[in-house]
Formats: sequence, C-alpha cells, structure tokens
Amino acid sequence: MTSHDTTLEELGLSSAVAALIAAHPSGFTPGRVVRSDRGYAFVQSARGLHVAKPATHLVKHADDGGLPVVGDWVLLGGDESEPLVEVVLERTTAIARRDPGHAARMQILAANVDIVFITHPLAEPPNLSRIERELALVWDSGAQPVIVLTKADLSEDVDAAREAVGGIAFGVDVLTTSSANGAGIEDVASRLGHGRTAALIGPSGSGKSTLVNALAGQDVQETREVRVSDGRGRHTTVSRELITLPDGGLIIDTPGLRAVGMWDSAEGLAQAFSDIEELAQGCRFRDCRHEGEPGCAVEAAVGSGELPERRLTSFRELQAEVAHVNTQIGIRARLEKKREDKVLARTIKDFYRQGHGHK
Ligand SMILES: Nc1nc2c(ncn2[C@@H]2O[C@H](COP(=O)(O)OP(=O)(O)OP(=O)(O)O)[C@@H](O)[C@H]2O)c(=O)[nH]1
Ligand SMILES: [Mg+2]
Ligand SMILES: [Zn+2]
Repeated sequence: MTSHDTTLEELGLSSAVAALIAAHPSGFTPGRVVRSDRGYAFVQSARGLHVAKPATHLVKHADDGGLPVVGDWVLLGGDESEPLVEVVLERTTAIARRDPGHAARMQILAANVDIVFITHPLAEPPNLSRIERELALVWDSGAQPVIVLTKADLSEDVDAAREAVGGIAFGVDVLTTSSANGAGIEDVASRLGHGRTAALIGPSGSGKSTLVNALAGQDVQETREVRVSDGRGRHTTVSRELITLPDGGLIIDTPGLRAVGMWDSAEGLAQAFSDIEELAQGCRFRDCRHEGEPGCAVEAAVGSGELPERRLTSFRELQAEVAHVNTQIGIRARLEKKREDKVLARTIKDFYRQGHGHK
C-alpha cells in the first residue's frame, strides 16, 4: 500500500464511520488499521502510515477485544514519533473466536468486514464440521459468509463437493476457484466492490494469499512455495493484513487458522443451523434438547434421514462449546469482581485508618 495519496474513502470509509469520527474531538487523526502485528497497529491515515501502540486504557480491556485489530477505524493521538491509538471506533462487525492460548478470552480476527470468504481446498474432501464452525463464527460477526472451495483443479468431483457443502450452508453462496486455470476468480471478484471490505479465513495452505494475488492482479502477498518436503504445516502468512485492490475493494488476508474455538456465538450458531432451529419448532417441548425427549421433531428428522446424524452431533458439540465458554466467562467475571471488591475494601480501610472517618 502506498503511504501518501490514500484517502479515507479508499480505505472503505462509510458515512456511518464518518459520523463516528465527527462525534469525537477533532484533534485526533482518523485512520484504519491495515495490519496488526506483535502489539503494534499499522494505521493508514490520509497523512500516511503510522506504527502505533495502543493507549493504556485500551490495553486494560484487551481481554474483551479492546485492542485495535486489522480493519478497525481508530483515532490516533500522541505525537508524530510515538503515535498512540486513543480510540477504537465502534465496530460494525467483528469476527471473534476463542483465544487459543486463553480459554476464557476472545480474540478478534478482523473488524468492520462486510463479507467473509471461508476458504477450503478441494484437494481433499471438504471438512463439513469445520465449515459449520466457521459459518457460525462468521454469522455471529454480522458479516455475510461466502464459501470458496479452492484448488478445484485438484478435485476428482467438484460437483459432489459443492453439493455436500451446499447441504450445510443455508443462505450462503458456494463458489469454486482454481488459481491454476483462473476459474471462478471473477465470481469472487464480483462480490467485492468499491469501499467494501472482505476477509479470508480458512486453514493454512488453502490458497487465501494466492486468491488475494489473483484478485490484485499481482503478487502482493507471499504464498507457500510448492515443495514436496514442506509437510510441516508452516504458515506462510503470519500477520493479518488489509490490502487495497485495484478496483477499489478491500480484502483482509489472514494466517491459516489451526483451531476455530467458539466464543459466545449462540446467535451465529442458531443461524448456521437454521434447519435444526426450524425443525425444533415442531418439538413437543419448547426447551427440547433433542436428547430422547418424547415428541422430538429433530430426532424424528434424523430417524427419517431428513437430517444427517453428523449434523446434529456437530450442532450439539458446538452448543456445548458455547455453553462451556459462557461458564468460563462467568467465572472470570466473578473473579474480577472479587478482585475489585478486595481493592475497594482495602481502599476504604486505608481511608479510615488515615483518620478520615472520625470527624
Ligand atoms: N493446484 C492449485 N494450487 C493452489 C491453488 N491455490 C493455491 N494453491 C497452492 O497452494 C499453496 C498454498 O497457497 P497459499 O495461498 O500460500 O495458502 P494460504 O491459505 O495463504 O496459507 P497460509 O498463509 O499459510 O494460511 C501454494 O503452493 C499455492 O500455489 C489452486 O487453485 N490450485
Ligand atoms: Mg497466506
Ligand atoms: Zn427436540
């Protein structure tokens, strides 16, 4: 990305974001995070590229997604040599997963994304359970998911794969691409448009960066070299990056995800499994858990072959995961409350000890 002649409009500024910016004091420099890496936010503003640290009041809320991430609109303060991200503007969408390193924390992968391409390579049969997980994550973010089955040139039966994926992705388009012969790239490009922001997620090696390069018409992102000995699952892309495409669209390339842990994504889950939610309307009990209750329409659908057992199992697993995360969020909140209460008690004690209470 060139650092001089970028306008905020070219970075995807909408009137809603412009209004958010206008609601803050004018002394700040507005910009968009084009890359987040090792605690630094690379912020593009109308004045250039700034490598900024988040202000301490943001660091305090790191566990709740308070830190700037790629795609965020931010306001910069501090001075020219040491810019600080002072404000992270309200996000329109945020793709959140459970932090793989901390069970009770979330990690935001990207913010203010309109559309998410969920990529899966067709070199192997599609991993339906993983796609279901990613769909729940994306629906929950507020962005529109689109599934992109890559490496179609390596598939024995593209139609079968498409059909299998279509059967678990309601209200979601399923596209196939091949960077080897250019097939389907236009379909992906047509979803992008001036000022629209897309993001790519999916396993490492699924061809996300290759797709970005195809859309950009040049090699802007490094891709994995084809090497037979390269079987270590190395990640080629290491940071999340927002790239401006020649036609005015924006796309966020991300490093491949090993684990896609669910965060507090009950709504996204309901949307990703709308077929089961719909069947559940027919259960005798409103709070039916579809676990052997009489008059369960969901289990009846499994029995009749209408609903694959695999899908119900997948739904249950994800539901259990979300419930577990919520328990952990609750425990963390209680611990934090306890700690705060202790500090407050000590503060009050000190206050009286200093003789203030005797007047
Ligand atoms: N045959 C074929 N190979 C492809 C296609 N797309 C990507 N590849 C190859 O797959 C390998 C991985 O592609 P990348 O684009 O680096 O994958 P990535 O998803 O960005 O991987 P990470 O950055 O590690 O997450 C490279 O060797 C690409 O050349 C395709 O459509 N067909
Ligand atoms: Mg990559
Ligand atoms: Zn039921």
